[in-house]
Amino acid sequence: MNKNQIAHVDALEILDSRGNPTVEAVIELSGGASGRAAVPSGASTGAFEAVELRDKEPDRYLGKGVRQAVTNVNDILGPQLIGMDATAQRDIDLKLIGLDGTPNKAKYGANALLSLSLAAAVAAANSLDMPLYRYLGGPAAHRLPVPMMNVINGGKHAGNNVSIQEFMIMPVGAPSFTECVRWCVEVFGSLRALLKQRGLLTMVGDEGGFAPNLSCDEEALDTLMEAIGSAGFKPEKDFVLALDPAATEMYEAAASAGEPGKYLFWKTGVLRTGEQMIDYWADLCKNYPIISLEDPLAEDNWAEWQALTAEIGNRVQIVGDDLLVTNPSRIARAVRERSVNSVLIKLNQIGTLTESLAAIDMAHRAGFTTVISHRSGETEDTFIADLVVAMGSGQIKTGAPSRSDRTAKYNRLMRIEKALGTSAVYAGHSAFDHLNRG
Ligand code: 2PG
Ligand code: MG
Repeated sequence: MNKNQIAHVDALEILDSRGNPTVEAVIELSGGASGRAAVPSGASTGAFEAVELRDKEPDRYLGKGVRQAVTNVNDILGPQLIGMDATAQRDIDLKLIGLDGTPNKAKYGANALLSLSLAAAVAAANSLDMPLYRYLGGPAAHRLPVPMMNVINGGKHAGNNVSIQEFMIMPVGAPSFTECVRWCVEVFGSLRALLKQRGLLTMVGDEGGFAPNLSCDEEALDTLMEAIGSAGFKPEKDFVLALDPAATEMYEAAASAGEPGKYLFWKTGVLRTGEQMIDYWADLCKNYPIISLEDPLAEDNWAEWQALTAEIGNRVQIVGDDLLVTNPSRIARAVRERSVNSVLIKLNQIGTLTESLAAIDMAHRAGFTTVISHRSGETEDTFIADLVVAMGSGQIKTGAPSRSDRTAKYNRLMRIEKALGTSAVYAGHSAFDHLNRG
């Protein structure tokens, strides 16, 4: 008997870190092993993402229930997988894609499909008695990522007056992943102390970073630089910075304010054209040790992306999130047009593991880096920690070193590093080998 055959599928509605319902699936195999996976959820979602099915029943969970997606797993998709081999990931995912039949998983919901896709991989790894990173990555899996730790939250993730969504620190100079976590926590601690000293709030936003009210976005960068210094670290050598302005939100804010085609830093009222945005980012990257810019421009403004990448892409990582939505066909265009030099990977943007792996592969073959990413709404699920080691991506974005939904991923990576022992390599500066920082 094949012990890896899918014998039973069960989904339920659980909560994410914002208290919104999300889908969790459990797959049991004929040999007794099982796998569980929970689906995350975004706030600044791209228009080209796969569809997250929500019930929209106003009297239940404020319309955010996912009972229909759960039913789709239990009654429609799950039964079709019974008897399939859980290690046949590609067959499983192609079956799910075929059953849904829409280009954006709108029929049964990307949240329904992804819960099954990931649970199948976890069940297969468990059945083979392998850690997930080894099952997904094979004998080559050994590279621990540099985290992008989001220590100041703004934009749609926080109720403060900062328009840029994420200010992140990257401990490139640390000797190991476990040490890099300590470094980040120490900078996070000195940031807390600095904010307190100035009488600013130290409450945290959706991704666990502080969400103080500041006079401008540059004040966030200055405060971060000070926090790095007062924790005893050196910019460029020990830490570099990364930003996710989530500029589509700014583009939409400008349109709603009667300024279509421009970008409104809506919390401070500053308005910029596409050209001014490009100059602004280029200047900011000169004035601060910013190594990575994610979604610096709107999700369909391909020409602006191409111009920015041509201008600063040799020394700054330009990461497509809402622009590319982990979608191989959009990534193919970015490869052709050199719109980015890096791709953010979010499993629920595309809805299956197989398509996410194809996106990663396509990016790497084009010489682009990949950053494996959480969503602002997360659960305790740590799939992405294993995935980033399996793929050797070298970079993970999963929030501040605060709130269990974020630290669960960092804790999992520390466990993986320990299990790998002497074969573990922390990516460190090598994550940016493709850039000219000299
Ligand atoms: C992003 C993410 C994650 P959200 O924009 O990169 O940090 O936010 O999940 O809200 O889209
Ligand atoms: Mg983003």
